[in-house]
Amino acid sequence: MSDAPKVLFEITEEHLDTGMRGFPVSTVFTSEVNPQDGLHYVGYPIADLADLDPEAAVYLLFYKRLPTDEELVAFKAELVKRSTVNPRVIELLKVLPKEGHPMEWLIAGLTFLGMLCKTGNYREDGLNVVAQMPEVVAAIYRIRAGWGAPIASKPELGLMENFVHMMGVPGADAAKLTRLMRVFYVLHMDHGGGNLSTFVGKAVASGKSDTYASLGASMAGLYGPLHGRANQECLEFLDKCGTDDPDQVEAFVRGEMAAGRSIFGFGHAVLRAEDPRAGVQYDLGKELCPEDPFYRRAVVMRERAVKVLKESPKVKNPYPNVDAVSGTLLRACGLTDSEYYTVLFGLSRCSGISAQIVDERLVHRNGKGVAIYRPDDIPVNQPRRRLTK
Ligand code: AMX
Repeated sequence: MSDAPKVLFEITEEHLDTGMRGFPVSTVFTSEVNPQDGLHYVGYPIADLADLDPEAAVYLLFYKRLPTDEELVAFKAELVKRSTVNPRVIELLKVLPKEGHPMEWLIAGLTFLGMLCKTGNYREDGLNVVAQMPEVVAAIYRIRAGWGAPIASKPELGLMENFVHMMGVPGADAAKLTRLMRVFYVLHMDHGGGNLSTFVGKAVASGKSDTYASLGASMAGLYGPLHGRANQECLEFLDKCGTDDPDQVEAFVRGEMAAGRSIFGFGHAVLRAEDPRAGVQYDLGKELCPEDPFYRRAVVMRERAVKVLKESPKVKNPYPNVDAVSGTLLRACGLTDSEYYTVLFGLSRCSGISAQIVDERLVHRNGKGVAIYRPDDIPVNQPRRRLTK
């Protein structure tokens, strides 16, 4: 038997400029994305965890096992203790320009938290972020949307219960929105280590930047329409479709494809089957908003968009992804402005990225941490030359 390290992946010239598709760059302890059966958190299929307490899911990602009942009570109490946001952060949010996208506000909010609250300890900062993000995001909503002054936090309600309380969404059914946000939060927390926002956040942290700066960079990645902002684009896409007549939906999808536009909510870089997180949300829609016009459209799209995408030889995965119906449910539960949807994704995803940053900085390589990221590149069209005097 040879002691030579196992070859995991062979890189050929065709792999260049493919956005590192499929390159294994690190080990990850929090979650796995399997092409066929999708996302697992520390071995548990995501659909099994969808109704878990959000705090228990956070515990799972940070400590790699589910808490006992007593541990969960203690962990919730710890998050309550960590939840006080420095009031200067909220004051700073109040002067941001309303023209800025909510994701730009979120990046600013993380930067303000970092300036005023960082401890410099990745584990402390990671848990503080989890505890404080609900208040920051609720403040972003209220201030930017003009819903009125921020509402005082009641952290003992629970992470998502308190979030819905602090949002004070005009006209919303708080019980329905809480049910949705608890599931939404658990589903969006983590998705392996190679997705753009997580990869970027860990890369920035590898230079020993702090958690807040690293998460700000992550959220800039999540902001892109092909990544996290697809949930906003997807609702706009369903709006533009305008019908739940199956044949008209199919004709609409064909038209978008012919025009070279994306079919939002479908496809994935890794998955090769329907994303189980989409399945959980389609089922939740049956409970929360079965007659909602956007929900009905999304359900028809689940069949007809797949049919059309399957006809395109270049599309590797024609199936729904996590964003196919998430915006539809948020809209039906009172969050009608799709511009904010990526912020809700970020609220949840920061917890998974924080847990992965803790692992990469404090656990990998026997506590030494993953080395500073430094992939190689191949110079092209740069013949050696000199300035002529
Ligand atoms: N609509 C239109 N074209 C699509 C498509 C879709 N839903 N999915 C894939 N394609 C196209 C790609 O643009 C690519 O075209 P090209 O060769 O001309 O550049 C080709 O099919 C092959 O792509 P792929 O290997 O199947 O996927 P990918 O890894 O390059 O891209 C993704 C993955 C998600 C960006 C792509 O499927 C897409 O643009 N989907 C729509 C946007 C969306 O829903 N994004 C959310 C993803 C989940 C998330 O991160 N939140």
